[in-house]
Amino acid sequence: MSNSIINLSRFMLEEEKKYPGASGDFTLILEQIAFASKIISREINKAGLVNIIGSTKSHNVHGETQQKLDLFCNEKMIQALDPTGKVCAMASEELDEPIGVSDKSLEGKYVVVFDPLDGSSNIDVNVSIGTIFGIYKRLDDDDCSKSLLQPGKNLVCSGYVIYGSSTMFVYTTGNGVNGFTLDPSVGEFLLSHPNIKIPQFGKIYSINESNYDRWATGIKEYVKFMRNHPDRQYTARWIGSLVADFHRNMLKGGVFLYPENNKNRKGKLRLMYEANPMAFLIEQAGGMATDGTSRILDIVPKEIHQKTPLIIGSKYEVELYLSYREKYG
Ligand code: AHM
Ligand code: MG
Repeated sequence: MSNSIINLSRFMLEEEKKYPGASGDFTLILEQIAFASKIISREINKAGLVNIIGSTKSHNVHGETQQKLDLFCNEKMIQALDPTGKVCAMASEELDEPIGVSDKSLEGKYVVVFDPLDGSSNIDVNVSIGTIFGIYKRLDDDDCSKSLLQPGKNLVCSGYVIYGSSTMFVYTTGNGVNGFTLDPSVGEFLLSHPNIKIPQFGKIYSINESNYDRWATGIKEYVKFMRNHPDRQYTARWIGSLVADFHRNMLKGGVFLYPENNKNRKGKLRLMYEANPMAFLIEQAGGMATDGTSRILDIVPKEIHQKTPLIIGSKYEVELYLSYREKYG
């Protein structure tokens, strides 16, 4: 590629050319996710204005019922993906049951999992939030009911969109991680963070310490050690939006932890559309992701909405966590 500005579409097309047999189906799916994320970004940016401009109470200017933003985002993702005809099933944090599994008319070769708006408790206070997605190939001879329950190591693509001080689209197809920043003046994602690599160690740990009394000894001892690390002055950062905490740590180095506690035995985060996509990204960036015993991407899922403890980030901090759990339980 030349030195000129590279937008997401061009980048994806260049990537597609590396696979001579590629049909373009996959690129179309990604394009559509990016398109949905632009609509979502636009909507989020005016979230605080909803009650000021036009759309009063529960109706918008078109007379439609005003939806909660996370439901709106869910709908935008489905509306973007469904017409492609390339997706035979979709699962979302906002849907009790997957879409498409029982609809035999859907013929696509791929399945998509997503959290349309993660960290949604932060919307009202103008704090960064995100969309997370993962794409799998449909399994051979599957009516689509099994294809959604593949382990993360089968992902062909995952990524997130962060709606922050700017909007960024970050994704991997197993060939490194690349980040694109939305230029609102042209409405395009432009390559701004090529080949992202997480530092092997960092200075940040991100954990909700209000759970301290509910943690196992190994987690308490780990956090105590991080507070008084002999070689580095660690600092704690907790936004409460996985995408934002993850994004910062991937760029700066460090670790994000949502471990199990005696109230939430599996932690809080969902394996299929939160932990797995992020685990694929972090490994591609040179980091690690574990639930405390297993590699996240090796976990064989039993159901779409299952939770998992998630410890994800730089190699040093994740390996240290594993050693503390082994030593102290
Ligand atoms: P959500 O999917 O309902 O938005 O919840 C997931 C979010 C993550 O983004 C974040 O890391 C976590 O919940 C914060 O949890 P807590 O409020 O326990 O700190
Ligand atoms: Mg979520």
